[in-house]
Amino acid sequence: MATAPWMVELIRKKRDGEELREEEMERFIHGVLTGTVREGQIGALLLSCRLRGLSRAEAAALSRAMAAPSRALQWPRGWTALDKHSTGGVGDKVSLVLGPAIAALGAKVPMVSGRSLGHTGGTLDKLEAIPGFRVHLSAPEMQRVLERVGCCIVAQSEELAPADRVLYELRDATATVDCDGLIISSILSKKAVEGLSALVLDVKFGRAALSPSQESARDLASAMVEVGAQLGLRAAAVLSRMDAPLGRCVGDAIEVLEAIECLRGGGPPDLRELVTTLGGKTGS
Ligand code: IUR
Repeated sequence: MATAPWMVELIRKKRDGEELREEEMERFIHGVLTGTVREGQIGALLLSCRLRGLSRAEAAALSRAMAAPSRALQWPRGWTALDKHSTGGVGDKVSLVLGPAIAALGAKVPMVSGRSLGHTGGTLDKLEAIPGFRVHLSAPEMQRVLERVGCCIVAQSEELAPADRVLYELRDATATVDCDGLIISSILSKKAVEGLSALVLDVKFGRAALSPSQESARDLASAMVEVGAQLGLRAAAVLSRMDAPLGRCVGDAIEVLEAIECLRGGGPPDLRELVTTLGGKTGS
């Protein structure tokens, strides 16, 4: 494969602390999707982003570039589409409870979720502990599920924020998971294409979370809300402490069981409290 000299220049700029422009982010994502940049170059740019940080303008540009190849989902008039996403933690099965709970109130939840990242678990991996569960649905399939049960939880795909799959895996392999700008673009590029009326973000901090301190989580939350607004998303953020696993169960299959217990009115108090706190913020 050719070296893609423009990509070498992009890496150099970010490595040396310069700011990348909108069209450079677009070119990078185009290169990722067409396979014209090497995996090593993607990793080098990710690491440069992790070391130098991304400005809010860069995070917004990267989010837009990652969302752009998708055709945003569109829902029938009269639907209120709500969603929640978290920055991940240990034992975090909130989406499995909150999604159906919001749907039970009459809103629609077209949730594009993630896999495990770093030491944190992933909603899709948990759902796949259910034999036969399919996380890859087309847009018409999503609409049919939403019409029937009000909530669907799916993976990003070739149609929905396709670059996130590549960057997500490489972040995991390059110690670049905990980079605010990359977290923002990963989450918001998926949320921007869901056709949402509103979004609530659960930004975790503490020993079991990616953000070590409440202060760093507050910065991330404020950047996410601001970049979200630039992408046309009405987002609210909640900071939640995570020094220990959420609930009593950690592990894909048993977390699903704990989520079901919670939906039946039981479940551990910390999980119930976080679900109701986030639920209260959804759409506010
Ligand atoms: N969820 C995502 O979809 N992306 C991320 O980077 C994190 C959580 I952290």
